[in-house]
Amino acid sequence: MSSSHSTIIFIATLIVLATSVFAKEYIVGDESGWTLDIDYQAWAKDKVFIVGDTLVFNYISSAHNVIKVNGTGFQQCIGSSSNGTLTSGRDVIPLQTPGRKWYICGFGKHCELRKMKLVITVLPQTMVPAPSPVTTSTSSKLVVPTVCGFVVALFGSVLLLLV
Ligand SMILES: *[C@@H]1O[C@H](CO)[C@@H](O)[C@H](O)[C@H]1NC(C)=O
Ligand SMILES: *[C@@H]1O[C@H](CO)[C@@H](O)[C@H](O)[C@H]1NC(C)=O
Ligand SMILES: [Cu+2]
Repeated sequence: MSSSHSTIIFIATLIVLATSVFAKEYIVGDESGWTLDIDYQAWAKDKVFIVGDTLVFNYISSAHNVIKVNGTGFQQCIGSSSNGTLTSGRDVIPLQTPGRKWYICGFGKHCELRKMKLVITVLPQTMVPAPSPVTTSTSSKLVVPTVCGFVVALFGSVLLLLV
């Protein structure tokens, strides 16, 4: 094996460790949670969301909720009534499909005036045939996330080139 080959594997492995060995759980707003006047676009900006990750919305259920909307609903702060509204105060949302996802708060004018809106882009989990549990640890299973991480690395490089 040439040294450049092992360097590539090494770098890919590092990226895997940084991104996708395990599905990640993102607490929206981190310790602030889902509340008024947090810049959720700034929160999301440096994060990479991949299919299999989860979003957690922590909030006071009497003061806020979480409505999954489409792009139009996001722009106009309009959520469809009740159906699709999460109200538990700790809503865990698995990101099951790639693409853009939009979430708003349906209380008062929290979306329009208090920044309670979040849009993220979920990347596909390329080359992984089926989601595997977090507890995989044998060497054969590690190959899959390595390949996946390498694809993520390539994808990232392409994005950098496009900027
Ligand atoms: C967005 O959602 C609203 C209501 O939830 C619906 O009426 C509208 O057709 C949707 N728009 C698109 C482009 O899917
Ligand atoms: C949401 O709507 C679907 C059909 O459109 C219905 O089957 C389901 O019961 C509704 N869920 C809630 C919580 O209202
Ligand atoms: Cu709110």
